[in-house]
Amino acid sequence: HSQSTTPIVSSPVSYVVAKSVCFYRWTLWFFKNDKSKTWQANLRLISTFDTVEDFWALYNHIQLSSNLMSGCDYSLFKDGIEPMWEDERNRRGGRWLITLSKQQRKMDLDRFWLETLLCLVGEAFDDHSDDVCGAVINIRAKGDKIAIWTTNCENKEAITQIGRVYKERLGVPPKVIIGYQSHADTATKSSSTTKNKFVA
Ligand code: MGP
Repeated sequence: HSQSTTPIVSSPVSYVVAKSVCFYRWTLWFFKNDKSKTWQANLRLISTFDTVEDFWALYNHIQLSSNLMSGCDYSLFKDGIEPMWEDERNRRGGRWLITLSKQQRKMDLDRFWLETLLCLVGEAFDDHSDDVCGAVINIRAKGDKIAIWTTNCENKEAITQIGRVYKERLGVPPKVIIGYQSHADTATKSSSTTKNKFVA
């Protein structure tokens, strides 16, 4: 009798939904400006992901950059690299900097940042994606900024390729010049502008 109730397939049918695994694992950080704390203490890790699906789940869960308070940042960095100049992978590096006018917050900010994230997660820089450390968005009353950080400000070939692709992906007009600055120069700058090591 018990024999007849034994299913032919003895284990339940199971399936796995294949996720699109990223080549790198990424960590999203949030910075909230609290003047009673040090810069580093204001930095918080939000989440880490390594699939495209988990990227979208995270992206859809968090506030758009344009809704953040002034003084806040998001940073997306490769797992193991802290979003600061001091990290071993950033120490000799620099950034491609996109400076936005106040009017661009409404028009461009959120789509520029999403495109920046997709450049990272989708390894848009081919062979030079290895040089990329991460990206940062600064929400500031004086004008927002978005940047891609790379690991070595002397790697001319990687930096110029990344700058060319990045500018194209953002749809920045050719006549608008974007600059690359070393973190060493940014960290020690005495005036409000840091000199460009490269332009695209
Ligand atoms: P910021 O937040 O990158 O730009 O740096 P903001 O607020 O637009 O200011 P500006 O100087 O570019 O006009 C602001 C300050 O935060 C810096 O002067 C540092 O004191 C501190 N800071 C920023 N970063 C990215 C770092 C970092 O990587 N390490 C440390 N120790 N301090 C940092």
